Amino acid sequence: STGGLFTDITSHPWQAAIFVQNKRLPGERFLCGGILISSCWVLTAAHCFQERYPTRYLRVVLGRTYRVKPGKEQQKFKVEKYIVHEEFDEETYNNDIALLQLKSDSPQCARESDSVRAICLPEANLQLPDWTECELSGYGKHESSSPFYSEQLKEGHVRLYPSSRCTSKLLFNKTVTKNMLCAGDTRSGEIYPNVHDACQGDSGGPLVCMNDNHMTLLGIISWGVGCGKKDVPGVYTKVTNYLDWIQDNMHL
Ligand code: 4AZ
Repeated sequence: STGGLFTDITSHPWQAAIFVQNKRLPGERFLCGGILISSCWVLTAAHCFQERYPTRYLRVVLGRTYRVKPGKEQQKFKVEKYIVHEEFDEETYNNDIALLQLKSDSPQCARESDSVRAICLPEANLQLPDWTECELSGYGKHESSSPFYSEQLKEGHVRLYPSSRCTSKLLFNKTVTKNMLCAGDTRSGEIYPNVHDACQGDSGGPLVCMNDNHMTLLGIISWGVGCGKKDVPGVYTKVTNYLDWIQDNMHL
């Protein structure tokens, strides 16, 4: 993320890191963030899988504060299958959502700990007030110009934009659909050099907001025009539009 704060996985225990094993070189490369929604299922962004990786090369790590450094409480999984939304649009990123099923010999995959916990999905009708403060997290770049991802998990504090201010007009004429929501840092002033925002590498990760005393998943980090630009929000997949899709695909 741009701006934001270095944080610990115990503050975002639903954060997942998705890696692809390298064909040639040993080891694995970081692909995207993800979101633990139940013991065996991780939600992420469809655009992470535009290269159609074979399932056997994918790895999901939970419980890690540092992007590549193994953590004491980490849990690492192979992937049973992944499901990309059948109407994902590579041009506009409409329907930017995918599910990964973790592989396990038992019905349980992730075991709950201080570092690993599923996030609550919202209720179908949930509509939080405009400008509600929410948080994003991820291992993404500190600046759009940086060649590197963050070595430590970061969190950013952003507010939900009214839909009237989540339009192509405010996003450099890019298509914005009803399946997207916008959130951004509204702090301003003379020079505010630390605008919180998602950035490259954060995609697939969570936007969570407090609702009825529970942290609830509202968005999946999807796209933006640059990172951390004042008055340019980040764009997120609107999770409430996909509750049936999530339920249907988790159970079949
Ligand atoms: C990306 O490239 C990306 N500022 C994600 C979010 C944002 C920008 C870029 C929002 O994955």
